[in-house]
Amino acid sequence: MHVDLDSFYASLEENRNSAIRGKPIVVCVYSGRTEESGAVSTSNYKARALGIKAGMPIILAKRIAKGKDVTFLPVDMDYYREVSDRIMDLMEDESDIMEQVGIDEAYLDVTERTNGDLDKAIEIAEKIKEKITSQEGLTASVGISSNKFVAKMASDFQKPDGLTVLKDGEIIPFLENFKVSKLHGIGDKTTKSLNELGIETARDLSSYDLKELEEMFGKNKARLLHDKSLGIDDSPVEPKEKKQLSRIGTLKEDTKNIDIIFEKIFELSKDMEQRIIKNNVSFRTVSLITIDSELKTQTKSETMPLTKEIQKVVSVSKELLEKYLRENPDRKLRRVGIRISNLEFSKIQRTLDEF
Ligand code: DCP
Ligand code: CA
Ligand code: CA
Repeated sequence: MHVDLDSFYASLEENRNSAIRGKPIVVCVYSGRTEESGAVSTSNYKARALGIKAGMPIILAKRIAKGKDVTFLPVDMDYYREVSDRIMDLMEDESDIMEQVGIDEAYLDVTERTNGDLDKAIEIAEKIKEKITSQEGLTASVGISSNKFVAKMASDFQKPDGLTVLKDGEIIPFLENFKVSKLHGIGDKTTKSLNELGIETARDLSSYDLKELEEMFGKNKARLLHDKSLGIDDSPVEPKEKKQLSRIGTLKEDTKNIDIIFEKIFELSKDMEQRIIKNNVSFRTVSLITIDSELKTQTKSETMPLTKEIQKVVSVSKELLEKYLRENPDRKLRRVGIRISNLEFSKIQRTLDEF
């Protein structure tokens, strides 16, 4: 299964500001050189309909938006990561193995828990979509098939809020009319070379002589390209080894009340406990992350002998919080987070073919 969130940053901005809901929204990375230099990070579907797309210079986007009610906002990566982490958590709970790819998408191996039954996989996908919507107010697009490449192509097929399932017999008819440039993993350079050979579509690519492809691209790449055209992919869903695990939450209101802040930390630690168990991980360092009402971030850490006790996270972050409040008596906190790092993973034995 491949899950990708729809217009991720823009949807989050839309959710947290009712004044702009339903309007075209453009989220930007301002480079800071001049007031309008930088690029569009993403736009919601209303803004895309006007022609404003990710990667476009902000100046150009503003030109298109002129005279229209379009909202431009700067990126708030900390906030997007906070929500992303929670969504990755809930997807990890619904999968045997999860491989996060970037901030808003992941591959989920659900083979074992569904026993390879596609209908059961669809139920899982619907459950994940429902949770993402009810808990975070977002929609996601999902693709389900027998391998990663086709699942990814399927999740891209219907957006937003899509669910596309491809059974083995449906893969080739689905893929064959795609332009090679639309096949995931085939970039501009390769597309150009393929086009020069007269290969425009997946069908052209699949029927092209493999030996001749090998002369052009070398054995490995030729095989890879040919496989893509037929929807073949044997790569496993592989969890990324994490360097740290963190949970950040937003307080109901800005406060310096230790009980309220600690209650949040305690709530976050419940979440983190699940992660520790699921990842079978031990840690040496606990950190407290504080973001105050002026959005100033501070991190305080303590290192200790290797442990996997969540109680350690709770007690150490409480000490660090007391210290923070002593040192910053006038600051109110807006958000608070906990993090464990210096991690050690216990090897979990998986299927034989991973060895
Ligand atoms: N992103 C970015 N710059 C880009 C492309 C993307 O900063 N050139 C960021 C903003 C996106 C996020 O990454 O919200 C996820 O990228 P996607 O390509 O998945 O795009 P969206 O989620 O915004 O839209 P879609 O609904 O098409 O998936
Ligand atoms: Ca997305
Ligand atoms: Ca994505």
